[in-house]
Amino acid sequence: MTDVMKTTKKQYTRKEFMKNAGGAFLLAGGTMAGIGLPFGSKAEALADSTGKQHHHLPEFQGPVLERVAADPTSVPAPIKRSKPKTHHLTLTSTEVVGHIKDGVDFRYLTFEGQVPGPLLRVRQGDTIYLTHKASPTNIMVHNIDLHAVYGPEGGGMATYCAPGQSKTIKFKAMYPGAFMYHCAVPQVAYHISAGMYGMILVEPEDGLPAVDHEFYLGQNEIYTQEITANVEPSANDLSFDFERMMREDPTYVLLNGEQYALTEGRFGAMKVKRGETARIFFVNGGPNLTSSFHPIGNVWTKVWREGAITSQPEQYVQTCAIPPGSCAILEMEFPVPGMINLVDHALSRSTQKGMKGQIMVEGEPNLDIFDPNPKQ
Ligand SMILES: [Cu+2]
Repeated sequence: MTDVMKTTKKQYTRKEFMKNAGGAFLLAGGTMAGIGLPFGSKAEALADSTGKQHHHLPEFQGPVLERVAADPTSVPAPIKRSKPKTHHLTLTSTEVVGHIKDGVDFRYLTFEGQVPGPLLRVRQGDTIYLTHKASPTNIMVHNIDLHAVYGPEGGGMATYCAPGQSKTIKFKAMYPGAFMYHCAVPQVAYHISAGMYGMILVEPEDGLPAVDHEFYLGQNEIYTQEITANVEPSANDLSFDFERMMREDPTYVLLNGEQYALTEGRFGAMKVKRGETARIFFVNGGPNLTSSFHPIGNVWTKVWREGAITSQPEQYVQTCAIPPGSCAILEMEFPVPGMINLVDHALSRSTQKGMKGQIMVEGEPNLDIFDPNPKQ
């Protein structure tokens, strides 16, 4: 039992969860019926047309993953092309059980079993055929709304999928920048909180300046009940707390979906060498909190707020406000060695609720710039 878990006393009943989650199914069902789509039988099993809850709920059939935290180095290569291209991309919505931290399981809603979902990288003017596949082991409906798309709900209307379904949209990447994508079914805040968000980067025609490293990070907050501690996977659908979400009072604030995932104590720090440069692609899923993103012992040498990459960057920014539903592109230099902690400077989120990552800068000291023990 952790510090934060102790503060929640109330047990969350299966009935309460279904009352909340059932609304998502019913509303989604109505929307889907409105555009002539069949409604998945698994979803129907959760609530009938009167809203009455069924006693026999679908058991969780999806995978249990040891890691849902996206690899921050899993970034598609910079684009060198000078002409447009057609892409065929697929995002699979997958409901999984993962570990927010050791001993605390959570029923994540994901794209491709990772948080944030994969970074999609295209060039302005490219044409993208994007297929949304819904894992057959899901029990909810999902879709994809991309902020890089001109069109109703950013493709959300056309990508609704019941479990096992697949839908494809085509769009042209008309404007450059870093943009969020996310699931946008009626219980959108729950689906994003539980992990369904990511970034699509649309490079400008001239590309991006060369850097030594590119990293991909995402922040979101999760609202849970006490029962998330040590629950069996089959009971994980009890874990989300809609009332806490309404109060915007999260249990966890996370970088890449798990508590302290990108630190030496968990999956390891990101690694760079003294004298190198790095660019961070940052997406804030939210659903509710603005991140005050700060590198302890460093500074953002360049920031493109909102991911607005064709704007002039701000320089030497200490703390970058990144609202939910948006992105930032941030660059760093590393003139001295040592560990850099990346935090939300609304600091209880980092010291108590989990939002911290690390960049380890390797190399010899640069005593001209920083000397922890100077000769007087
Ligand atoms: Cu969803």
